[in-house]
Amino acid sequence: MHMSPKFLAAGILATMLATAASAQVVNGDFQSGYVGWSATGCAAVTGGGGNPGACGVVQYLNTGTSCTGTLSQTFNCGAAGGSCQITFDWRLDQLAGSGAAIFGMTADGGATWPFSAAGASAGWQQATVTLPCGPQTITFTQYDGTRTLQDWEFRVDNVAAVCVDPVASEPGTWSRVKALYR
Ligand SMILES: [Ca+2]
Repeated sequence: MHMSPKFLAAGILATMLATAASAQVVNGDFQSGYVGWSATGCAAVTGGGGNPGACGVVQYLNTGTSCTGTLSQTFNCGAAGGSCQITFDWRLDQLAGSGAAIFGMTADGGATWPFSAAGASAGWQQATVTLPCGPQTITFTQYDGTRTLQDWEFRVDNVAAVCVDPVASEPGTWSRVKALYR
């Protein structure tokens, strides 16, 4: 079977568009250690304790010494104009003390995912945060500045992102689609 040049070109173009629309979170499962990730303070990539295997850890320690940290990555979530859906697995464990904790994720896109708790999470959970497509720096950190006597550990694993809404590359068509639903 011979493909016509026109059909072949369409196939190549579709492949290019799909590539441009995909996100590029590097080492989202932390199996390659710190590759792609920056850690400050009491944050680290550990070889175990993940879901499964390696994971990122942000600790908030205050019973012995004040400590918190950040774990961040800059990546490109497709082309601007679409919707970037970031998903990750997380769990929160209280190591010592009592009180509440607030952990979460901040991003360049302006949205935050704060999670507050007065106790440990029920094992691993999954979160989804929707942001605009384009360049993003996501940061997992701890927000609570009350500095009461408590120690917390926030773990994150399987960070992934996808830029959906590929029709955004055809603004004329997209406008007509949106007009149908107004
Ligand atoms: Ca992992």
